[in-house]
Amino acid sequence: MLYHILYPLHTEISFFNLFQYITFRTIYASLTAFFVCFLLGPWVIKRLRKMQVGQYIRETGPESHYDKAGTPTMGGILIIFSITVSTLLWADLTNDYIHIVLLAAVGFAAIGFADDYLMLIKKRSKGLSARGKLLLQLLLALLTGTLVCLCAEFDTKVTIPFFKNISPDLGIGYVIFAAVVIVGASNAVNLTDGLDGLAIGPVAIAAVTYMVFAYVAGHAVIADYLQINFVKGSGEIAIFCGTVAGASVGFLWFNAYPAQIFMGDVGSLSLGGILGTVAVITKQEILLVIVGGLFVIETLSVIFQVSFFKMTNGQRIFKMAPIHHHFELKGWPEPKVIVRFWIIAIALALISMSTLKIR
Ligand code: 57M
Repeated sequence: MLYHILYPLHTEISFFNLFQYITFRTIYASLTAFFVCFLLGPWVIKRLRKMQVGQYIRETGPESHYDKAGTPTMGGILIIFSITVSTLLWADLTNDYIHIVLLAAVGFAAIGFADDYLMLIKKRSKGLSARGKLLLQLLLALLTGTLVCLCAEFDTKVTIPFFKNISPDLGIGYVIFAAVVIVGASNAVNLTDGLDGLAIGPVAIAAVTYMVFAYVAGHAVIADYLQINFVKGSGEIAIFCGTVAGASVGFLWFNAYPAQIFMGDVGSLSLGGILGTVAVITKQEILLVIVGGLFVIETLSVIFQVSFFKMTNGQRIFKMAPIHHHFELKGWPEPKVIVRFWIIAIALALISMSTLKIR
């Protein structure tokens, strides 16, 4: 909004010329999202406590989690609100990619909200059925993938990291590929969100990484120099990624150990869906496996654990899955697990950035 109101005034007030620059708007969009989260956080925590929107802790979990019972959850509402407000303030609202990524953010948040609401209101219930939740995610992801493919000049080639000369064109199949990426990311972040700050930290790291990818993909000269796909208009997604990073750090202020609030499925499903959608728009889809490598590791630990459990009639690979619980049960204090996983996430983000040159 500010871009549309203030930039045209730059002929009278030269300072407003700054609003044409994506870098300028990304910085202030990040700061706006951070401060919205940071300033509203205490009020949201108080409101959730008053409404008794507290986390139910399953008995099957690690004993160290029992004292977390009642922690306010569904804090994802605050995260998505901060992202949306800041994006509406700082992004170019005529940009189709901004419309699509906001649709994904709010749509996945709605699915997560329904799950949290059913679980919290019905207590001890599982919320939405796993099948129902997956179907809703798939439908939204297929819609998102279709809208992205309908954007002008968007090509349906898949970028293979490290191999600049291999980019298979999936045609209409790209919609299904995009949906798999988006739904996979949504559920991977959801599974990871099992310790204080464990998911939101790597989400912020991934958002900063895709901020860079969106900026270079949307810059014709840089994209040509780096020989990556030029995605006209994707530069505005850098601003959106800035709001995701800002809101994530703002939420981390309260979700840091010992957490005063959890994000709930409303946050985890949405943030994962956002990362998947941004990965598709910036044509760095498969690279999400590296950028979001921590989420992949967590998900694979569950897949291996459940498969092995079923194949061996009850034996386990890990003490408990996802893998963050395994280290907890090995005796690592929760903060140590969290910070070490953040370090892994930062290393993976740096490796993913190197693919801009190693191709
Ligand atoms: C998402 N949710 C956390 C919180 C957060 C198939 C199986 C692997 C599924 C998995 C599962 O249920 N995943 C659901 C993970 C939960 O966090 C809530 O959920 C939201 C995210 N969706 O925002 O509202 C618990 O995580 C802890 N937490 C924190 N700090 C945070 O900032 O401490 C969350 C955020 C919270 C809190 O304790 O209650 C979760 O873990 O459920 N199931 C599991 O992950 C379970 N693992 C398991 O069953 N392993 C089995 C088999 C099936 C793989 C095994 O290893 O044999 C673990 N989780 C629970 N109990 N709750 C262990 C059992």
